[in-house]
Amino acid sequence: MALLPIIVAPDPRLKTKAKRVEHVDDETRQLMDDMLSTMYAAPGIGLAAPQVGIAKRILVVDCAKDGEPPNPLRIVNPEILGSSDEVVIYNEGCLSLPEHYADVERPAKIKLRYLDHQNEIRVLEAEGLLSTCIQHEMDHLDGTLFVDHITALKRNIILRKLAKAKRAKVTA
Ligand code: GNR
Ligand code: NI
Repeated sequence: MALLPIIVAPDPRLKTKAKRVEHVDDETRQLMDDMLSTMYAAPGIGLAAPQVGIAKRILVVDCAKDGEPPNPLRIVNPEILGSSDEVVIYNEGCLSLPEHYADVERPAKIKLRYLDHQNEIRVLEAEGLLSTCIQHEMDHLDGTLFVDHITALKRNIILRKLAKAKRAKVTA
């Protein structure tokens, strides 16, 4: 198990469209295990490969509630087969936008097709926090962050603060 450094915005690697995985092999499985370790350590409920500098369509999530057994999902090449007209708003956070939160509206339910860690095609219907989290992670695969769903004013406030924090780090 290895903990991977999580990239914080602003960073061009968070704005890049990730490439499909041809075949889920041992290297992909190792990456997904390292991503899960990194996600649990952060702690977070999801992590997409671009957040650790890997431009591939790979994500992991675990939306089990406190006290429930862990429920790690390893998802490769996800495709939305359908989404509900009904929407929900969650106050979202992101490990790449640390300490910033905003309300984001998304479809309440999604139907997803993906490859699992055995390279098998799977279909999953998700609702609640899991649905929101998978959509948030899929956005990362297309170079989109939750701040891209809010007003430009709120987005710029958050991104400017993060850019300033980075400059302070370099100078320190
Ligand atoms: O840990 C996370 N929490 C979260 C809360 C609401 C909606 C989405 C998320 S995902 C986030 C981890 C992360 O940045 N994944 O990309
Ligand atoms: Ni995120």
